[in-house]
Amino acid sequence: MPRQIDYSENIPNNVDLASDRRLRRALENWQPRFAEWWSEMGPVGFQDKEVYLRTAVDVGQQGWAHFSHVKLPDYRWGIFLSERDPSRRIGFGELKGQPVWQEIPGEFRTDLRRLIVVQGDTEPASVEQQRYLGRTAPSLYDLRNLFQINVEEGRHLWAMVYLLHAYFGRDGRDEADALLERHSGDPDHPRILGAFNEKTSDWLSFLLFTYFTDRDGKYQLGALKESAFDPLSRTCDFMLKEEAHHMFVGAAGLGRVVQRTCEVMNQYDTDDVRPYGVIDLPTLQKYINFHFSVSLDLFGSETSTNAANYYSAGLKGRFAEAAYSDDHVLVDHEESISEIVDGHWSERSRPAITVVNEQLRRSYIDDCAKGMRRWNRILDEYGIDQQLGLPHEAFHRQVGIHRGQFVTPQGEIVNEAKWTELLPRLLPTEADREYVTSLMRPVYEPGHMADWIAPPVTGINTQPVDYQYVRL
Ligand code: BYC
Repeated sequence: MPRQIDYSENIPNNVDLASDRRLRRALENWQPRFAEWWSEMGPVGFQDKEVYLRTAVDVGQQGWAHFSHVKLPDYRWGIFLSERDPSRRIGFGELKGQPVWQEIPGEFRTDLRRLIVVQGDTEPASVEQQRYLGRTAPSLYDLRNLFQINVEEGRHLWAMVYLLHAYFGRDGRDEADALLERHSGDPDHPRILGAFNEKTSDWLSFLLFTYFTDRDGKYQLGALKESAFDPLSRTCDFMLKEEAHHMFVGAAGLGRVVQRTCEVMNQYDTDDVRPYGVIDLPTLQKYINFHFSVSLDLFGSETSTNAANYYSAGLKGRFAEAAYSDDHVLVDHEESISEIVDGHWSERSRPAITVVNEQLRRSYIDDCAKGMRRWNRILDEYGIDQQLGLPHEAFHRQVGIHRGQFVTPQGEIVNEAKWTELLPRLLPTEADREYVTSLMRPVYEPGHMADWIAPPVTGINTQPVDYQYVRL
């Protein structure tokens, strides 16, 4: 398996596509459909502009990417898998210890296809959600980051489409076509998971999406990287490498928003910063509440027989599976989860194998909390005596055991009337969204920033912040 990626091919790859004519032709058939989807559903405008993009050239640890100005449609989307470890064995479930699979055992086809389709569906969905954001970018630096994320989500779609074509025959090809036929928010053909049908129409939402929703991607890909199906594992391993930048955009971006708000709060000695054109802390908190809660839904139900079946079959593990100190089979274990019983919080013991979604969600929540601490440090540095926080995990949930319950961000159980009364203080209102939208005006001069966001500390790939990241 070559680490180096072959760019002389029509479809850049390191899976030796040249030697498999049927597969290559099938993918070459799909390629123009992808191009059509990109032009119809991808970023609006800017398609003829040169953008300073990172392209993968190698899947090894060092120097895996190179940067250059590329027009978006000319980006070289391709198929890159991490190197194969011939000694790799299944790390969990009933088949723990056996060699991993290079082909799919018949009995697991349907479940694996489902997992790959769900993963694949989110990638183009996010590009569709973000397609208008270029019109209101707060700087060229941010505009470039948006497009970097968009092209890489496109590549992650290619990654899943490769698996569907290479391992699932006719069904796989049909699923690959369907990935371009569902669209985010389409009432007749929506994307599969809830969060991917929400609007990402302003940059504050975008930054929170990359912080919270891309981080779900990190945890789901991490869990699929543990898979006994080795090509899926290796695909996810390489996707995770690209994903890190997406979460950086969110974490650093939100930090810049908080910093700018603090500057204005101090300058005018007020919490009421809207007259000065920046985002007030209560609005920021409401946006956090929204994006965190819809992203929690992406982990599925707290107790899930689907997840138990995936785990016992070795199809999908937990994030950093080896770091768990249990037996990685989980049949004789119990795990406690918090539930509301008769209007009160109660700890219930459940078979551990049924709560792996919840375990994954807990790792995710711990990771999300790190960013909050970082943003709160900025508030501290500016001497501002307020803090941002993650809402309670049962707050505003549409999936799982907390669906339909009324739980405040502090974890207090309330009745529906109280909930309705509190809501405008907990989630963004129409007026909040209108205010945030009113701030979204494009700034396309190199090095300049919109008023509501501080400049980044450094540029991309050692370039200065005022570099011409997009040649307009
Ligand atoms: N919305 O047993 P349950 C990313 C369905 S993000 C709508 O609780 P399970 C990215 C579920 O499908 C990562 N439906 O759930 C980020 C099931 O339906 P069926 C994406 C939902 O199966 C940013 C039923 O409810 N990757 O990469 O244990 C930008 C019962 O479900 C939702 C993955 O998700 C929902 N939120 O777990 C770009 C990994 N939740 O089968 C990219 C692959 C559940 O009864 N997917 N349902 O018809 C999975 O591992 C699992 O499908 C889930 C659900 C974790 C999503």
